[in-house]
Amino acid sequence: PREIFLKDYKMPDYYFDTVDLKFSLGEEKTIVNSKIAVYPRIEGSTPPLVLDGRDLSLVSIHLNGKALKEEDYHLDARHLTIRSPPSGKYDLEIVTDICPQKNTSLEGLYKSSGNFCTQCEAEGFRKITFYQDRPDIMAKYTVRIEADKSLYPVLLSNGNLAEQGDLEDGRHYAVWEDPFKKPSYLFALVAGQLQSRDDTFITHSGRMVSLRIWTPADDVPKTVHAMYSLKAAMKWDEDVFGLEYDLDLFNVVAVPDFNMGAMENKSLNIFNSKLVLASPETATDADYAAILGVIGHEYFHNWTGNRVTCRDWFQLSLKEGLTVFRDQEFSSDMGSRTVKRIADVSKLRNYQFPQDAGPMAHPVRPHSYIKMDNFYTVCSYDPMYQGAEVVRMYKTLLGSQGFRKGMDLYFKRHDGQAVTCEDFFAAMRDANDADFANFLLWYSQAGTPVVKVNTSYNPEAHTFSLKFSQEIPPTPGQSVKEPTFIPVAMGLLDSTGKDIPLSTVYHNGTLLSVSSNDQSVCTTVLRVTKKEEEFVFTNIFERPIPSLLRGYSAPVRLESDLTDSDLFFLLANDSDEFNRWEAGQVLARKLMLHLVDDLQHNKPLVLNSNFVEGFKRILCDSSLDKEFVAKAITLPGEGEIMDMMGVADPDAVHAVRTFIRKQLASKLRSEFLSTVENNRSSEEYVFNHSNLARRALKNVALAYLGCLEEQEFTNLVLHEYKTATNMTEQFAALVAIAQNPGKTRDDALADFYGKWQHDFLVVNKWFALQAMSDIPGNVENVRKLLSHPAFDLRNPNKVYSLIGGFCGSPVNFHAKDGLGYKFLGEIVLQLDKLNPQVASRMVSAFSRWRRYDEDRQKLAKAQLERIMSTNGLSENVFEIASKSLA
Ligand code: HT7
Ligand code: ZN
Repeated sequence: PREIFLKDYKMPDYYFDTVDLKFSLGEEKTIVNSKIAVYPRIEGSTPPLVLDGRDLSLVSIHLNGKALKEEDYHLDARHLTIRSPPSGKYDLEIVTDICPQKNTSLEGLYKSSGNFCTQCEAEGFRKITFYQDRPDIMAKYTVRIEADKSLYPVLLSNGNLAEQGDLEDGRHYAVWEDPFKKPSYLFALVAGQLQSRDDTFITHSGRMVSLRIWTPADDVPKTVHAMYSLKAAMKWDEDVFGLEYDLDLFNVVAVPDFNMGAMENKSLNIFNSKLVLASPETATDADYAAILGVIGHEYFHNWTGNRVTCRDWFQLSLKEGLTVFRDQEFSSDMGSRTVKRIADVSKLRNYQFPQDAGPMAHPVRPHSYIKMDNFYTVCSYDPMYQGAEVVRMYKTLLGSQGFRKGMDLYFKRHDGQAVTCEDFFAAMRDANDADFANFLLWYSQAGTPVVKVNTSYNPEAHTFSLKFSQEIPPTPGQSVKEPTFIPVAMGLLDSTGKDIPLSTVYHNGTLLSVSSNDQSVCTTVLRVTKKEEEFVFTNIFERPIPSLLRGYSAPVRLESDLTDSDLFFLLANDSDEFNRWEAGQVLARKLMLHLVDDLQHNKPLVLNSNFVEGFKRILCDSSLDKEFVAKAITLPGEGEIMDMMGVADPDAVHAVRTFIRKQLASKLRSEFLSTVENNRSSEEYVFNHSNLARRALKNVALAYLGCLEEQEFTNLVLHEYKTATNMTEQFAALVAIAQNPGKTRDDALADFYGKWQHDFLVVNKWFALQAMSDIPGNVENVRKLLSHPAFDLRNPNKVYSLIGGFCGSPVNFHAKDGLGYKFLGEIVLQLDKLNPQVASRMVSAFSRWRRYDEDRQKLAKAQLERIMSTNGLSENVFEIASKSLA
């Protein structure tokens, strides 16, 4: 397979002005007729025109109406080359046959549950017709779709419906025109038996936009929340960024077979059903929140991605980083900002940081790739999380108004263009006349910076000093790194826990002013740009406790010299809620690592009573937001702890986490019990902050009690399970029951399946719950579930639930006997034949095999070698497996 490099980017030799596509959809084959108006970038130049194409059967080519002879073009497995095109503008008409029914890769045009649909990002359009399938080719599309009317009554594509009517033989047609230029990855087509929920949105300037959410008829009642989310997103983008929707129609279609979360095709967003369909009985609060965020995300792409798109795929973060940032801000504004930030930072730590420390580490803007799809991680709708953090840092440095000025300039300069990350940087800089020092390094250097902070107080001089040093660990292909620009938002607390107003700070001896217009400032942003540097605060009359990296102002690993008592103090007092949570997490991480060490040295495990006390204070503090409490009493995940160890030990980490949970449950049983009792509700399910916060807290408390395996609490969780009136509480109770092996668990799982077997989205939860279980030897249960009638290897959601879920259980996936690795090795090879994108996401679970002990390393490596030695491996799996072994 060929590696593609950013440094080799060349502007295209030809541009396309308009594209007329005609689809004749059929059961045996689909005929695609494409007519492209081509013109050269440089007038008079006539290099060969090279078009991309995969799995296409070429029927005919005409140039300016004249059939091309075989010697006029060259066709191979990946390209169609027109050897000597004429000078100037010309029309190229190409007819191809494709077979969507046989397309199990779910890219290009395929059938999902009887309906036709497309997925073109990143390089799926080349599976539909021959084209320059790259994002810097932007053209205006007209699309005519013809199909059997009874089988496919609804025919959709991008833009406005220009015409529709009946044809002979029970067929009909529709013509769609998209007035905006777009790259091929935003093309979409849907045809099938669908019904819509319809609504309207009046834009800020008074235009009426029709909104339609399409699903199979039975599911229409489950689209209320998606429609609410869409309207909220449209309003938010107007209010916060002044961005209005630009067409008169916005369609959303939900399909059950989809490789990722959703796709932002111009005016025809296609969604994985699980991110559209919700009812209180079948979807959890987490599902509702995900729908809100992803509906928002895809809608926000209309400006950040569609109107202004990427020059090439190396610039993916230009649209994804920015749009993820925008959806994070949207969800924050719709719910709790602190809790949203906690959730996003947890994801970053659990998915992005481990990746950045492994063989697949890549900068926000990668230098090379074999298969572009591999940059879209299993965390599906949030590729390029680090990219969102980079965008957030611009906002931290510029403030809300400065950031908005930068965004306005970005759109003013680049509307309708395909641009680069430098263009975004330049807009932010120029709009604010800002000095961003070495900030651009965030785009080109991989790895997570480690920032160390040493603090010292001088009681005579009344100064408090922070000495920073930074280091970015080596990553594949990048052994030496430059120091980067790290914005550190921070404040100082006095001994009563109040913020100290900050007036002056010296940076390496130079005076910086912190407060402006005599207004006191309690949080300031330090610009840390060098390998080592010092900041000294003056007029500090007692030893303060510093609250560093407030709101997690930069995606770094912070190591400070704060003591446990400082951290307990911050946990109890910090005005920055994020840092209160963070202080608790740092304490918990330290404690867990300490106990892991004890366990590995056969020492008895003892839980520090200060930890129990601090934990109890948070649990019982009724002044705190309940959702925040739920987060604060949740221990860091096993992956996060393993990530901090020299040699990851899944068994020890699991044993320690279980030990702490049981100890906390046992010592605080009455507090947990009253938490459950006080947070029950008889009201109808409503997805609003106070209700979901109450449910979140109750469910965490219930899980703690459930782990005690005492009859009283087994009865309690069973009671909660039976009396729950919504999926959030029902499923949480099932999770609490399923922690412990035995008849109660088996009966509850069977009962749940019996209740919900008709609902494929709920059944996926049931698969995932069992797959993720820590029960010893669970690989055998997962193997059995592979042949369960509800399982299907061709459906990505089912694979992510069962196989992805299994890989998320460290004890079972990394079982010492190697059965977990063997299982995954077999599945990856089967999957690769059906769907390489999904297979490569699954094979990624092996990528950090070097983090484990020698025996595990041998076993995992053997599976990777077995995969690599298989004939006909896809480029997707090849890239991940070979980089993992390198
Ligand atoms: N921009 C979308 C990415 C996407 C995708 C990428 C590769 C293969 C399949 C895919 N489906 C969607 C999704 C987004 O940004 O939300
Ligand atoms: Zn996106």
